Amino acid sequence: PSMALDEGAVLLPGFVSKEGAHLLRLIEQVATIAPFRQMETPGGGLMSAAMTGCGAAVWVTDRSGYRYTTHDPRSGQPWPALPPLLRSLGEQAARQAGFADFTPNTALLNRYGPGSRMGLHQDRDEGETSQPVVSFSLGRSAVFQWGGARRTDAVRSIVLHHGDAVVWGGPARLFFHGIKPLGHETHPLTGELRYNITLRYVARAA
Ligand code: MD5
Ligand code: FE
Repeated sequence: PSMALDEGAVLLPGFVSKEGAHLLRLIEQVATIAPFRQMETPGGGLMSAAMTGCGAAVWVTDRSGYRYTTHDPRSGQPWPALPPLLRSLGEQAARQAGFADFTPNTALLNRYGPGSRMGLHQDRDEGETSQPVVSFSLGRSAVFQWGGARRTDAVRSIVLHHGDAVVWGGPARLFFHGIKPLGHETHPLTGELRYNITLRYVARAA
């Protein structure tokens, strides 16, 4: 089953619920090598969600700005490899949403606790907008908000649950979006935490 949220944006409810526990173990394995960390923003604040990632290049932020790097700045080591299951589930979700030629080479992992949020932003550091972004939600639910191509466009809200996939491509690829602050609900597999995996194709890395 799938549900169009917008032109180019497709919700696949429960698309990875069967693989949820397996995906959480993969996240744990990545985080053993490249631990979750709250990254600094160019403005001097801290990202509220903790992040890490795997694959050819991972998105990072520090005082000097946003970019994709081939190595974890914390360890100086290459990011862990992209697990084949993640690549394959990303490709399958994209195909089901109508994007046949998705070739993900990276996964960004976000971890949210109570009060964690992600302000309205666009994903435009990939050096490539012809490929979609595929997002998997795991653990406790969160309110996802998306607007349009301009920051001032009206925003809509949807609750993303454990196992949901959303594919953002075409005209929706550069839409503003964010996550509302999490409350204190719990999920049997993750307690008060929510994880989000985004599969992407990154063409440009430092
Ligand atoms: C999250 N993550 O739940 C969200 C969901 C991020 C991020 O926003 O950048 O890591 S991913 C949703 C997304 C990705 C790309 C485009 C659009 C939404 N969109 O056009 O709305 O941690
Ligand atoms: Fe984003």
